[in-house]
Amino acid sequence: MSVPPRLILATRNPHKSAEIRALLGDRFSVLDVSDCPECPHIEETGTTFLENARLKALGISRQLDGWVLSDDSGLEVDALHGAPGVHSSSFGGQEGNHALNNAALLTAMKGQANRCARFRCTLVLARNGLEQAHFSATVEGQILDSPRGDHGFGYDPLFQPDGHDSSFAELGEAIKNTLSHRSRALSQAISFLYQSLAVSSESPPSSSPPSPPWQNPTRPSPGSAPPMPASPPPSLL
Ligand code: ITT
Repeated sequence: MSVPPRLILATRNPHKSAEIRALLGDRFSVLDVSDCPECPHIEETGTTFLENARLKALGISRQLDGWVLSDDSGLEVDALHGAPGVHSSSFGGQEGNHALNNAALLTAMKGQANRCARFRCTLVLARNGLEQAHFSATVEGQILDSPRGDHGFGYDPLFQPDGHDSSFAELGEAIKNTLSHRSRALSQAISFLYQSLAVSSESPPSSSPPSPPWQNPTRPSPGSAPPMPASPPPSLL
């Protein structure tokens, strides 16, 4: 049996890491930068998700051999002109404080009739210090009036995805992972990795999607997500 290829997640967010690990299953040997004390802290100075995802992927890829995957993600609220956006993790004034972030969001949304919002996730794959590809996806929904549910992380208690009557935090990881921004972007990245690594001798199973039109790394790609299946194939969950 062949050894699964190594994939390093350029994230220090344990919730993201857990979601990505669950979606990858055992097809890759997954590490994240919490396993790497010598890895630098990367300042997220970009103004877009893609710029920040690049900073994280390339910063770690210059330090470590093998494939590196970064995730920059956040919430875009229409009534707030796209905020908190790239500032999602510090919207409440303290980096990574989800309670403060949710409180700040509720305050900002007080009296707003338009509750439309989306989560956006941009992933960058890098190797040997060079970007190999990037992928982006969203999930549309509504901002609730008060937090609901105990699962997930971040803004999950305040985000109700379209087509559901429950927040992400009520739906739980298994359902979130069938429709989230992260799972949609990751299904594209996994297809790219399958091709690049030729792991197809054992996987993907026949139910996996045809190769998606992932962005050519030699070409600038459009900011929006390329066409993709409405949800990741069951074989990737
Ligand atoms: P790394 O940079 O180390 O990956 P981070 O949490 O700082 O970790 P980001 O800069 O991409 O990552 O900020 C992501 C923030 O967006 C996160 O802290 C949440 O507030 C929000 N967010 C992203 N995805 C989310 C999800 O699936 N559910 C809830 N909130 C999410």
